Amino acid sequence: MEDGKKMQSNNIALYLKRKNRNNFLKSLGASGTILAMAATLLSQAIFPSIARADSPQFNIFTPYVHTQTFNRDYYLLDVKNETKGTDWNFPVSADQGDTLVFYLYYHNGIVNTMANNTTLKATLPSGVSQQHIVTGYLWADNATNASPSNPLTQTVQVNISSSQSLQYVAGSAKWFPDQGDWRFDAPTPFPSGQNENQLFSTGINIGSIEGCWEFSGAIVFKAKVSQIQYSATLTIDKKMRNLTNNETVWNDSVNAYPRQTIATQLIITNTGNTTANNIFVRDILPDRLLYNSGTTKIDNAATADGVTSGGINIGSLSPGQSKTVYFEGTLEREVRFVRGTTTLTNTGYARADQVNEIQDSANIVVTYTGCNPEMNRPPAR
Ligand SMILES: [Ca+2]
Repeated sequence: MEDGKKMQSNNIALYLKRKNRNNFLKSLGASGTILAMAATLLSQAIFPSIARADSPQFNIFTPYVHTQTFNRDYYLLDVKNETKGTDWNFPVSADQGDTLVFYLYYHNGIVNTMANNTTLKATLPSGVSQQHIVTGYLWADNATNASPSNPLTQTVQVNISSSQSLQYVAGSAKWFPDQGDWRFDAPTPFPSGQNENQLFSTGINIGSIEGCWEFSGAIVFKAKVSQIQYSATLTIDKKMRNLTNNETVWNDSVNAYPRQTIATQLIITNTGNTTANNIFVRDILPDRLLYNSGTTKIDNAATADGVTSGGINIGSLSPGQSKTVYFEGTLEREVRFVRGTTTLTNTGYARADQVNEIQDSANIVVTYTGCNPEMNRPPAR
């Protein structure tokens, strides 16, 4: 298009922006049919120049910088050691326990273009090492220098003083579009409810990004330098069965009559990833359930009394290992129960070195219907 026509076309476009298109066409004095034809011609005259506009390109103002510089893009991915208070730079040095902040930056540098399905992604290495490489990715459907099949990438090296892992800090990935300052501004939620963890898998699609500095932004996320944490975790499962009724199945609730004998089982399991030492088990019997001396066993081996009178130390449990504590008790005589049913709740506890005490319960539902033929006798003597 030669300059004169281009200018004329631009003038029409400007006019159409300011005025209603129909009013403009009416001012030409044309009939309805001609109006439609004129509108078509105008569309063809105006829109091809838009269709021929340049395609978006990301982060083209090089050389890249670590600190804010006029007319220069940041590195696509940059890092700082937040714990040590360093400036943005890489490689970054860190010690165990340090928190690193990563800045994944984008800027569509072509004015009057729209980058569609702009997506940011990062990979955090797994495993334990003194050196980790973190990579940032950026692409859009129509960006000529950052396509889905050939994204922009930037690697950042993390040097650690000992072998450690890099753990993503849950909840730390935040989006700061439109020149938002991650230190002061409220983040913008990821579009369409995308989950933060997508940053490390499919990437986060931040939608259509216009070309110009004012639309540049970043996703900021944090990683902690930490060893795999070792801890013991206990579970306890307490169940009962009525021995007098010859029950064989353990339950959380058993039915019983006065003077019947009830067996209790406590299964303690270490579900953690290191050994639990000095596992201490105790059981608080409810009023009217009396411990039977000499009945306590650990994994079917008889052991000293004490589980219901302060507790017993059952030793250690390796990861995944269980131990079973067994003991028996007998319910009080009829006269100690009201007529009807009485629920006795019985709770067992377990703890270990560096493991807080946990508990589980089981119930005995005691039924006493009143004077019955079985009681037609004096007390034992
Ligand atoms: Ca239970």
